[in-house]
Amino acid sequence: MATEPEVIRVSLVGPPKSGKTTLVARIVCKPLVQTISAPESASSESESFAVKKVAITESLNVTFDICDIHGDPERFKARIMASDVIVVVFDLTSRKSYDVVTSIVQVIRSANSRVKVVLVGNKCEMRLDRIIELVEVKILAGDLDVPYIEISAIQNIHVREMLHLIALTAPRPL
Ligand SMILES: Nc1nc2c(ncn2[C@@H]2O[C@H](COP(=O)(O)OP(=O)(O)OP(=O)(O)O)[C@@H](O)[C@H]2O)c(=O)[nH]1
Ligand SMILES: [Mg+2]
Repeated sequence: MATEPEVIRVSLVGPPKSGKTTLVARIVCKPLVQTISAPESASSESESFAVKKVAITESLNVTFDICDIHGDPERFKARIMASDVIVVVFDLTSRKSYDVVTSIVQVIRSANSRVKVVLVGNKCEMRLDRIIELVEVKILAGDLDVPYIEISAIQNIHVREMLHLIALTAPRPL
């Protein structure tokens, strides 16, 4: 008998142009359903939403309730509070992108000390342009105590594995 899907509220945050929106489009295979401008924001900061159902195992079906945050995570603390898992996406071809990961994780944890964080290095297919090496990120992920996975949203590399990692990382009632 099919089990009721578990709902996991996932928010994607990260430095500009790291590939968050491309990743969501890859996950759902269609454009996002809605965009809402951030409150108190005069800029183009926004939240966009998408839903994806995935069979993780025979006994675990998950509905990912996804929010793609475009803008400074400081302005989206309410969304962070309401999330089960925050996916921090950075660009493996940009030192600037990688350098803000720690401060983003600090903002997330100051808003919600219980939320789970998954670190995602995107654009892994760009082997020649890659600047951030795996060994370096593994040390950071260990220091931050977060799981880490490398993906390519454009080439659909390890995106499914990332969804499994998110599902396994999500908090569950005992
Ligand atoms: N090579 C490569 N480029 C990618 C990948 N994912 C996204 N991009 C490109 O990176 C650029 C930024 O992608 P977006 O998805 O708009 O990034 P974003 O994080 O949503 O950007 P903001 O919302 O503006 O912060 C676009 O040109 C994408 O085509 C990837 O896996 N590989
Ligand atoms: Mg975006």
